[in-house]
Amino acid sequence: MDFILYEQKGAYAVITINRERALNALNSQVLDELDATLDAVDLNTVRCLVLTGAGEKSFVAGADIGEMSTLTKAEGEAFGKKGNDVFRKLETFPIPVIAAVNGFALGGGCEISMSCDIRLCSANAVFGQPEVGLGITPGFGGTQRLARLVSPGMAKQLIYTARNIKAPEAYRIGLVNEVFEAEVDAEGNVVKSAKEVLMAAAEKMAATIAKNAPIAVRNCKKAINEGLDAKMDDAIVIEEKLFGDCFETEDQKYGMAFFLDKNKEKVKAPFQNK
Ligand code: CO8
Repeated sequence: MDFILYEQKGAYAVITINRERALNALNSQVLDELDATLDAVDLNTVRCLVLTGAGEKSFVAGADIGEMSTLTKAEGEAFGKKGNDVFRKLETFPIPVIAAVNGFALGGGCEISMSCDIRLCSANAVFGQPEVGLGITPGFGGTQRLARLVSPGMAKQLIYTARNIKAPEAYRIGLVNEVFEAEVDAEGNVVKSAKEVLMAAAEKMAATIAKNAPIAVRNCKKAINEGLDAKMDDAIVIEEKLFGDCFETEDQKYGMAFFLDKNKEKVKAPFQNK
């Protein structure tokens, strides 16, 4: 892999888009490598993913403008499909994916973060859909996911104006769950960069998720995602099936037996994904 780093850390793994000289812009090769990386995740041992960009400055500064500049209509549509397929794979990936947004998340960068379950960002993060300024639409899911994540009116405002927003505004409109500042000492020297603080928080969250019953966590992701696309009458049936699916698993039997056990001094054993 030239542009993707993959590191498993116990029960979670960190995927880093590693094309720093182009601010981690997504060209076809990056998308192909990300796709292959997702296919290779060992779902027997990995229970949560963190997705980030290399360096301190940029998460992903969009789709590669150089590569897109000469595309025909058919090639443009095919490039859109390539991105959409990988982003949809992330969105429907069996385990949760946390986007750790370190800096620019523009165009395809904002869009890939919206395919993740949870967005956390550093204080220097900048979000935006600048596509109409380049003569195209947000074609990696931006017109769809931004309108679902924030309000349709706010999504339209951001997309039509192509205005970038900084981390506090992204937080205010609900695009990110939390913003992380650099850690400074009493003299104002940076002890830990915002990216370091962000990664520590994202990895801590991933480890926390990875400790919970894996089948239950997966079923929650499926229930929320599939339920949001359904009418409420159908959505609660989706929930019921996924709820029922947890019963008779070893993790459900153990988790409940542990709670009911009066001998509370003993340490809870790790869930087994069974
Ligand atoms: N594509 C290709 N290269 C990029 C991109 C990009 N999106 N962003 C940055 N780079 C490159 C620059 O060309 C530059 O390369 P070089 O050093 O070889 O000249 C290097 O990264 C560093 O960038 P800058 O010198 O521009 O760094 P600055 O700190 O001055 O500026 C910015 C940082 C503000 C992030 C600036 O780089 C920028 O505006 N980048 C483009 C942001 C953008 O418009 N992104 C949206 C792209 S369109 C998109 O994502 C569409 C998605 C849907 C596709 C659907 C397909 C059909």
